[in-house]
Amino acid sequence: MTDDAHPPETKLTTTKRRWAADGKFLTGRIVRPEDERLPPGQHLVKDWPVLDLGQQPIIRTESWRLDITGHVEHPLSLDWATFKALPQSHRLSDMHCVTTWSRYDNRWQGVTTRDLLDQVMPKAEASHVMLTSYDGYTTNMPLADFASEDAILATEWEGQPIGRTHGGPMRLVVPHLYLWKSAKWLTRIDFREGDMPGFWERNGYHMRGDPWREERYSDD
Ligand SMILES: Nc1nc2c(c(=O)[nH]1)N[C@H]1C(S)=C(S)[C@@H](COP(=O)(O)O)O[C@H]1N2
Ligand SMILES: [Mo]
Repeated sequence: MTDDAHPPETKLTTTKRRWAADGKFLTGRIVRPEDERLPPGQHLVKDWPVLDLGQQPIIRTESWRLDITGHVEHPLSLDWATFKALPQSHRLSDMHCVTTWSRYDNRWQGVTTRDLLDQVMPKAEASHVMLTSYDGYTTNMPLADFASEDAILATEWEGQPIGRTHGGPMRLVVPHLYLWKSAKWLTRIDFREGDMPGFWERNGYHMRGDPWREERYSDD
């Protein structure tokens, strides 16, 4: 997949673009109180909803690849065995979807982005990453967010391989940003100088997406 791949227009795409235009779900609160766990405008769910553009690619681990490109000392094209041989870590985190559901205490296993960064060594000019997935989805974020301690390239959830509908065999989880930044079926991480909007960011959503600041939509 390349940056040129355009996922198909769906009803969800149209609806969410309209929400962005209307500023839907904004409460106006921006400061995170010390004792609060639920970001403003969110509600708690116990199940785990599936949200995507409606194309859930079937990726066999035999043909899976993760390409690391752009401004790094050591570009990589990892196959499944090589990826699974990287140091394995666990993380426990909450998820916050911009459609207002949040889910607490998700147990992930996989490779932390920090361990991946140790392998590829971003160059000084790398300021952002662009993530590309097998369904053509893209999303962008500052390198500092990608490199956060909680961010993980996850292959297991609650001790089981992540199912296809939730982005298996591997998805990114960046829990301190809205969940649209957590690319499912991730296949490419491009280190860039400067920021570029991904799919939802081109459709009215925020370039950063911090749920505690309610960065749901772009300002203009
Ligand atoms: N590849 C890909 N990743 C994606 C999406 C997508 O459409 N394609 N949707 C994003 C959005 S908007 C959300 S809310 C979460 C949903 O993840 P889930 O289906 O596992 O809950 O995935 C994000 N990652
Ligand atoms: Mo979402």
